[in-house]
Amino acid sequence: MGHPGSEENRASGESELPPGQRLQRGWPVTHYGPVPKFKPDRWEFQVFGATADGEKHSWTHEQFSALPFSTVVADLHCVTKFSMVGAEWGGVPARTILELAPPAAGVSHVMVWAEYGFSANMRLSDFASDRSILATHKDGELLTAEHGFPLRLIVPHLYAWKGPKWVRGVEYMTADRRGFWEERGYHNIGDPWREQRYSYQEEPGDGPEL
Ligand SMILES: Nc1nc2c(c(=O)[nH]1)N[C@H]1C(S)=C(S)[C@@H](COP(=O)(O)O)O[C@H]1N2
Ligand SMILES: [Mo]
Repeated sequence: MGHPGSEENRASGESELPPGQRLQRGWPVTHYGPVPKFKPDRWEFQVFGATADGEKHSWTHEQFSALPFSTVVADLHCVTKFSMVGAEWGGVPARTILELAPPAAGVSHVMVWAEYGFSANMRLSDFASDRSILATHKDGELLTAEHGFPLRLIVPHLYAWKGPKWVRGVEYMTADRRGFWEERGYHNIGDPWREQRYSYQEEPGDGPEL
């Protein structure tokens, strides 16, 4: 169980935001760099690195779209302090990917890769949360290009930068390594309920040396 105000409590109906966050009306677009153009025939979702069978696994867009669909209702907390609440994300649970392309025994972290080399690292246990979802839809509609179409990751219990838009793959890692924002001053773990915003707040063991 989490502490008061955690995801579990929110899921049970309590409308509390993580410390320092404020409610945002509407849904702003926040990212670094341009919005990539989706090219369906070139798009692939790849799982690579330390897979259990040592092979790279990949899905075409058509194959990925045929994977089992489910939904998760979750909020989005941007480290710049706005939160967007109550979205219903639809897509493929991260756990489904872990089942279809299992990690090797020593895997402790994953790097989630997006277009243009954007990346976010997290513990395998964060990615494996039963609420983590590779989303294609929000509130029953396909994501728009600026919100990550055709695929984005949502990890409800971490700040939203840990959820890359335009995701293209997952790398299984046997040691932690910093992703794009984690190398540029943001906290390696990024738990909004503990207000882990910046890397200077990290304690020994929270992440690799900067
Ligand atoms: N590829 C990519 N994904 C990204 C980002 C980015 O810069 N590039 N920014 C993240 C941040 S900081 C936030 S708050 C959310 C914002 O999602 P939204 O634009 O759909 O609100 O996307 C995340 N995903
Ligand atoms: Mo953000």
